[in-house]
Amino acid sequence: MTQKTALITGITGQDGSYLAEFLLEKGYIVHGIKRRASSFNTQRVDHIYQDPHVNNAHFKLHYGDLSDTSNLVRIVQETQPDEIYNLGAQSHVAVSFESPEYTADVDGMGTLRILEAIRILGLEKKTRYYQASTSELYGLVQETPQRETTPFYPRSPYAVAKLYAYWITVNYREAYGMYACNGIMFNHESPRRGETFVTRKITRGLANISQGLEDCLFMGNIDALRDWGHAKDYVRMQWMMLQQDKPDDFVIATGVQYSVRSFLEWTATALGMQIRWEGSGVEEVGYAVVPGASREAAIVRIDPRYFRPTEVETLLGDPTKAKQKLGWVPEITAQEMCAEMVAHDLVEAKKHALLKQNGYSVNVCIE
Ligand code: NDP
Ligand code: GDR
Repeated sequence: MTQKTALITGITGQDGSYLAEFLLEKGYIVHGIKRRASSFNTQRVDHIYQDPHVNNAHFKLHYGDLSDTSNLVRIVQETQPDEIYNLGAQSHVAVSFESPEYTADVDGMGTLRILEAIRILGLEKKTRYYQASTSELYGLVQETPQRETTPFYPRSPYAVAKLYAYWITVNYREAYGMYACNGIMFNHESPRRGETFVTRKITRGLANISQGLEDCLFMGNIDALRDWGHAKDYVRMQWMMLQQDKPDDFVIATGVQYSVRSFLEWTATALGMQIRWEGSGVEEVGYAVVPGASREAAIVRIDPRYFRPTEVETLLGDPTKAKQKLGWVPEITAQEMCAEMVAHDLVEAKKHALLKQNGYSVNVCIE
C-alpha cells in the first residue's frame, strides 16, 4: 500500500494534535498548518516534532492562515494531500460574540478557501476532505436527541459561520463530485482542551484551588447540558469517515448528557471535596465541604460575564448512524475523561505550588 499524505489545519489545537499522532501511527506523512505567533504555539505537538533537516521526516509544519487564500493554495499544491482535515477555527462560542466578523471569515470563508484550493488545483478526485462541523448547529434544539436529519438553528456567530461551512461542504460534494464529509461533533475534551472551555476551566481551576493557588472559580450557566466525549475517540472517527466508499455526514456523540454542575461535582470529588450549593441564580454559591475541615470555603460563584447573549441550553447527540455504518463506538466515558483531566491538572497545580513555596512567582492565568 502506498504511503498516504494528510494535511491538517488547526494542527496546534486539541483535535489537531491527537489526529496528527493517530495518523503518524498509521504511517501517514502529516503536514500541518500553524499560525505565526509572537511566541511558541506548538506545545501540543512538540512531542511529535521531527527535525526537518533529517531525511524522511513524516511530520512537517507550514506557516499559514485560513484567512489567506494564496497561502492555502500554495500549501495544498506543495503537499498534494490524499486527505485534508479542516480543524482550524476560532472555536470559542463566547469569543465569537466578541469577534463575529473574524469568526465568519476563518470558520466560514476559510472552509470555502480550502475547498476552492482543491478545485483550482484539479484535486477533486484525489483529495478527500473532512469538515469539523459542530453540534452548535442545532443551537435552539428542534428535536431530542439530535441526529443527522434534525433541523439546524444556530445561536451564535460561531454556529452561523459553521452553518455556512457545513453547507458549502455539502454543495462542493454535490456540485463537483468531491469526497467531502461533515463530522457533526458534539463537545469533546481532554487534558489538551483549551483552558477557557468549561471542562478544562473547571478541572484546572479546582485543581489550583486545592493547591492554594486560587480561591474561587467564577462560572456562567452551570445548568447547561452537554454530551461530552473524549477527543481521542473523536479524531479516530474523523479518520474513519474518510475511509468509506462514499462520502457522507455523521453525528459524533456519546448519546449521554450531563450538566456543567455535575462536571463541577465530579471534579471536586476527584480532588477530595464535596460541593454544597446554596442560593439560586446569580447569587448561587458552591461551598467546598472537605472531610475534617472546620470551615467551608466558597469555591464556585456565578459571574454573569460568562453568560452568552443567546445560550445553547441543551445538546444530546444520537450516534446511531456512525455506529451502524462505520462501527464507531466511543471508548472513554465523560467520567473517565474528567478523571484524566483532573489528574493532569493536579500535577500542573502541584508543580506551580512547589515553585510558589520556594519563592518563585507563579502566574496561573485565570479566566
Ligand atoms: P482548538 O481551539 O483547540 O484548535 C483550533 C485550531 O485552529 C488551533 O490550531 C488554532 O491555532 C487554529 N486556528 C485558529 N484560527 C486560525 C486561523 N485563522 N488560521 C488557521 N488556523 C487557525 O479547537 P479543537 O481542536 O477543540 O476543535 C477542532 C475543530 O473542531 C474546530 O474547527 C472546532 O470548531 C471544531 N469542533 C470542536 C469541538 C470540540 O468539542 N472540541 C466540537 C465540534 C466542533 P492556534 O493554536 O494558533 O490558536
Ligand atoms: P461550547 O463549549 O460553547 O459548547 O462549545 P464551552 O465549554 O465553552 O461551554 C459549554 C457550556 O458551558 C457553559 N458555561 C461556561 N462555558 C465557559 N466556556 N466558561 C464558563 O465559565 C462557563 N460557565 C458555564 C456555556 O455557557 C455552555 O453552555 C464547544 C466548542 O469546542 C465549540 O468549538 C464546539 O463546536 C462545541 O463545543 C460543540
